[in-house]
Amino acid sequence: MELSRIFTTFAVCMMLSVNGLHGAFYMREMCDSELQHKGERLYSQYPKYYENDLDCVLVLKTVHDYQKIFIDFDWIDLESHLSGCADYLEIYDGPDTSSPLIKRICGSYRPADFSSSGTSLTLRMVTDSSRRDKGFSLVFTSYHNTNDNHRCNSTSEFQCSNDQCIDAELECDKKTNCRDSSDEWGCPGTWLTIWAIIGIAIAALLLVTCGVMLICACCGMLCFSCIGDKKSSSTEEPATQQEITSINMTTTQPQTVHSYMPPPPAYDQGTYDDSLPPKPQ
Ligand SMILES: [Ca+2]
Ligand SMILES: [Ca+2]
Repeated sequence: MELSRIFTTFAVCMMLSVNGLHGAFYMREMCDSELQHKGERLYSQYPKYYENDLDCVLVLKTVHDYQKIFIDFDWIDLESHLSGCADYLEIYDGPDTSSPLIKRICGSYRPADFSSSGTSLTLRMVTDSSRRDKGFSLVFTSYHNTNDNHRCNSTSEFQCSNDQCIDAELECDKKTNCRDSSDEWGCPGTWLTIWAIIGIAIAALLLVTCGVMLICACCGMLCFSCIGDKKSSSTEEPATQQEITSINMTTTQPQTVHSYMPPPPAYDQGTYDDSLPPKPQ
């Protein structure tokens, strides 16, 4: 999830560098006023560096009274020292600076995202008389959850994967409006999609390369096998003419088979006694 947020932030920054700063608000131009909106990017000022001795208050309001405000920072750059914040942004959970203070922000460490408890948030930016930095960039969004007795309107709202409901026009507008960034997933032309396409192309190229290497290996083995058979047959010596003649005679004139018959035993006639036995008395 955090990885997807990093990629989305990277994609948003890259798109801003390509498309410019269109479709954004600037807090310095709206000091002491209210901004009621479905969701947009808000910069501290234009151009690059904020002014000294600034004390600017802006109230953000939801479009509907059943909504809340979600804020997601892109980056911050407000002067800070070890002793504390020299320039800072304060955020109050309510319609003015007497509301509970949620947090005071300075330095360059990107704050975690957060939501209001009601329909408004108050921003107050204060700077001292020396050193100007770049300020901040954030995206604010009017939203409600599906479990807040208001289901997402399928025609006018987009339902995030975490059950947040935001205005349908905020889908694929190159700003992170859902807490889980799901409103910018798979959008055409985003860097997420481009990286996905590049990844698929690299995987396909690897598969093709492996297939070609496998085919080449099989062909090589087959060639080596054929060459080996040819060499073995060529190393046998040819038979001489005499051997050929002998072979032919052997095959055309079958040999007579003589079976061995042992001679009969010699009959000794000298020892033969053919007299009759004596007559009994
Ligand atoms: Ca300063
Ligand atoms: Ca969006």
